[in-house]
Amino acid sequence: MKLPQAPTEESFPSPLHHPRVATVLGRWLAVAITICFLTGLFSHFQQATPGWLVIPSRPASLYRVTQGLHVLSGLVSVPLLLAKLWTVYPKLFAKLPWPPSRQALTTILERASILVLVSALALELFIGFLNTLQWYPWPFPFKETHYALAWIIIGALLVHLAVKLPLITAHWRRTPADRTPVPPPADSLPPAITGLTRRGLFRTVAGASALVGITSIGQSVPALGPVAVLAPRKPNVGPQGLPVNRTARDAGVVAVGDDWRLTVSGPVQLSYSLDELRALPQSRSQLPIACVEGWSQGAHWEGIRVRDLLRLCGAPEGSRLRVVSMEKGGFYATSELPPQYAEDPLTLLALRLNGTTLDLDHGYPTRLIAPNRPGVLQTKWVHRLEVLT
Ligand SMILES: Nc1nc2c(c(=O)[nH]1)N[C@H]1C(S)=C(S)[C@@H](COP(=O)(O)O)O[C@H]1N2
Ligand SMILES: [Mo]
Repeated sequence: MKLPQAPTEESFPSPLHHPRVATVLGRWLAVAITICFLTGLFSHFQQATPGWLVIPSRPASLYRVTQGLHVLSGLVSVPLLLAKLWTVYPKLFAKLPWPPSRQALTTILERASILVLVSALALELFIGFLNTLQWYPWPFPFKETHYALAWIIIGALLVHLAVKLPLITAHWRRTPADRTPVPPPADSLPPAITGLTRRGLFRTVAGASALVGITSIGQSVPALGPVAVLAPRKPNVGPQGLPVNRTARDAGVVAVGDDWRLTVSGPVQLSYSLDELRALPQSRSQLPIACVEGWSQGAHWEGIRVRDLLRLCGAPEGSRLRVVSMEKGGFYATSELPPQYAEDPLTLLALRLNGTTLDLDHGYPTRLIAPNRPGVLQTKWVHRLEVLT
């Protein structure tokens, strides 16, 4: 009896498995990953700012744009990665050079780096996607893991690019041979499979990526909200026309009594009731909430300028400020405002949102709103400000 033959790389003669196709798709994927990596770095540094870095508080909507791009480029990477893997999967059946030689060692190292690259990238995109759904079904901390994986991916990607450089440069431009691909042997694959041309494949992949993009970007571009079937959040659905990430009930903030007071501790200790806060000079800002999970929405805020409170409590210019929520525990219960944010005239301790008193779910009685900041740092249910320096 004749045993079925194990496939070899040559069992897949379709011109769609050609290095030229891998180069073109690889370029698209590289653009998406680079945007995703750089915007991700920016978001990480916003939340864990190294000592040498000063992030400016303007442009006010910068983080809204970068984080929108981060989630968009991550989502678009999914169809691109799938297409790229499909193009190169026959390589899985390539024979290792035998007996072992230096050549074999290089091949093994190269494959190991690809294994690291593909598994880290697949995991990164997967946990990133689940994060946009606000779902954290794993025991490890998301932020640190997502960040560490990003560096593993960049390292493995550089190795991969270095190894493949000769192939990439050889196929960077379309050659005459690419224009007239050799037809595969008649007995190899059914015409239905070989029928797709390279141009057809590129169009399909570009179309799939565009579809993913258009159906998700609506979570940060309200005009595209109606077609955003992939977006977990519609930017204008929620109390006062703004989504809520964590409700007051989820945060354990149930009721705010009449005895509520805001304390400001600086060189001078201050304490205000809600009515006293309302009697202070009020300012307005038009600023977005831009959540790390990708959704964002602009809103009108009214409240007291944080820098006015700093002057009232005698804090010198250049002070850092800790913002403390009534919420007990958890990552979001406090945030720190670097001096350039605290001094920005747009930064408010907000009492009103879109023309009415702040909803309890948006941080009643008062919440922080500052320009160019991730949503996680826009602390809700604030009851204490502490001058740090
Ligand atoms: N105290 C506290 N503040 C918080 C949060 C929280 O869970 N607790 N969530 C943050 C996150 S992740 C975002 S995106 C914004 C959302 O603000 P909103 O619910 O008013 O839209 O609030 C931020 N402020
Ligand atoms: Mo958020």
